Amino acid sequence: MKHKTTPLTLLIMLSLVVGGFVFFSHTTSSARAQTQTRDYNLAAAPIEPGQFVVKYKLGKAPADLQAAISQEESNPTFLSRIKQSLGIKSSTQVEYSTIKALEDKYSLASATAMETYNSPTVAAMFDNTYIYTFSSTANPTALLADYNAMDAIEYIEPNYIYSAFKVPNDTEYGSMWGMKIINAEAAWEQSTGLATVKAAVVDTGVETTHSDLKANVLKSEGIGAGCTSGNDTGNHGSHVAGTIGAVGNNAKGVVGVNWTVSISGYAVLCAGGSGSIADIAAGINKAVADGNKVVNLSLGGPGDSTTLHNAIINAKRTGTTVAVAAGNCWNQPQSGKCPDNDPAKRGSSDYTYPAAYPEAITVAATTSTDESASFSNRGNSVDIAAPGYQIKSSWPPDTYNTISGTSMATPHVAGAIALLLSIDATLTPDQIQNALQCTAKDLGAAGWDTTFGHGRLDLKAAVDAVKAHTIPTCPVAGQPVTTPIPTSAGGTTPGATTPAPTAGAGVHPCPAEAAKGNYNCTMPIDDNDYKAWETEFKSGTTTLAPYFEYVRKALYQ
Ligand SMILES: [Ca+2]
Ligand SMILES: [Ca+2]
Ligand SMILES: [Ca+2]
Repeated sequence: MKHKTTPLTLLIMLSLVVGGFVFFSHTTSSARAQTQTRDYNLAAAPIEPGQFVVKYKLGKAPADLQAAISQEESNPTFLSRIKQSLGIKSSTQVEYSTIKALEDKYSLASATAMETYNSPTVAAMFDNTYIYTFSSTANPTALLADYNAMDAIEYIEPNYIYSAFKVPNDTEYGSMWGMKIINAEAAWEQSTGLATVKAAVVDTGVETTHSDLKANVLKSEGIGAGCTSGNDTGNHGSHVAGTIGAVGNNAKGVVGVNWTVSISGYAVLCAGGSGSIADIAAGINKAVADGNKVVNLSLGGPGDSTTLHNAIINAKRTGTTVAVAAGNCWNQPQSGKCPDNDPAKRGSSDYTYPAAYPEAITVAATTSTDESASFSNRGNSVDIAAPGYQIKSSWPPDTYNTISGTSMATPHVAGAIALLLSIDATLTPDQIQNALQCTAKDLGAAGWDTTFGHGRLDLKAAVDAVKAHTIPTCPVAGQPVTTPIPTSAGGTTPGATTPAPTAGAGVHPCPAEAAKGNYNCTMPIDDNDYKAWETEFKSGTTTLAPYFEYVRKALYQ
């Protein structure tokens, strides 16, 4: 009883005299409690075997304790002389022997002080900090608990292994916002693709000699009327191919969703960027016959084709996953590229083919701020969205270009399909579709919607689901596309309308509005831009240069 009350009495006395000390002491023990409950996540975090970083409190490192003990012995105080005579160890001796006992228990092999590089600030932070290497068989959980139980310890932690978050060194990568927004960097930690995965670009052909493509391109085969092999007559296919698999980390140009992959071009759109459904179906069939497990179709039209539909059905039955573009005619006036005279059908993926076919993954386009690109078709057949506004990729001859369209969104998804297959070659088209769309980032109205489908591609989440064998399912939404229901007419579109020019403000609403994909600040690229610039020019609020571009295109295009 006396043994217990004496320290308590002493503590009360001390607190009366030096309250600050008691408060400080309380804070210290609270901080230590936090240290002890720290979650080291040893189950998941990779660590260097047997290695720990240890920081001792000021004056509590073993060398400090040893020096203090020597000092005690050479110049003992009255109290320490009494303790010595009674054979009682000083608190310093107890601390030192506890540390030494742990070093023996876990077989300390080496202790290296952290280098402070003659920097006072580094030294202030890393004084008393050591890298300890124990026997590699030391149980890290027990070791951490034992060390944390010592008052001398400021902190101890395993020497965790971190990996570089993979960022390729391709020179144009900085402007490739699409790869960043789909979390490609994190996905690339798991896989950057495999040459054994074959992906087909059924399009205008692929420039097989492009220096940023050729290592990943098997061939470009002329299939359609007017098409030749080995080249790209329309540039479009080479841009698509670059998003799927421009050579990554080669210190050059752009990077594909796959740094390594085997792309085959099937040239079918060789009449000014157009081709027949028979030729397109032939291209798909040849791609399937060649063993491609991914087919990219950044093309379409308003004609519902059984031939094309059957080619897609066959592809899926054969285990080939087909990604198709939703179309670029939302809110667009009737034109050669948006021929349907019914605006409701023109802007609907349900009346655009092959977008409407349920066997394909239908891809809408998003902007760098995760909004719907102004031109991106909407409808019940939209499954997923992906970056499709101002996308930089490879372009003949051996150069690069930044263009927009659901054509550019689709190869992000086709590339994702190839990347998933590099992780698991046995994935079925349905598994792939679920892995992509059910992990997508929900945008717009909660859950599936006609603008974004299930949401914007999240490559990292899809890769994780495949890697962990936890591919989710998500409700099949929308109308069966055999009985399509058009979405609202392509007139006014909440959230994606051409913004009204800021009348009288004298300032074009850039870049905030342009970033939404509604129109382009520097160069009109679609009718929304033209209309907006013209209106502003008339009101006297716009600068002249973009209006001249509008006039130039009107006159010469
Ligand atoms: Ca590259
Ligand atoms: Ca669909
Ligand atoms: Ca949504």
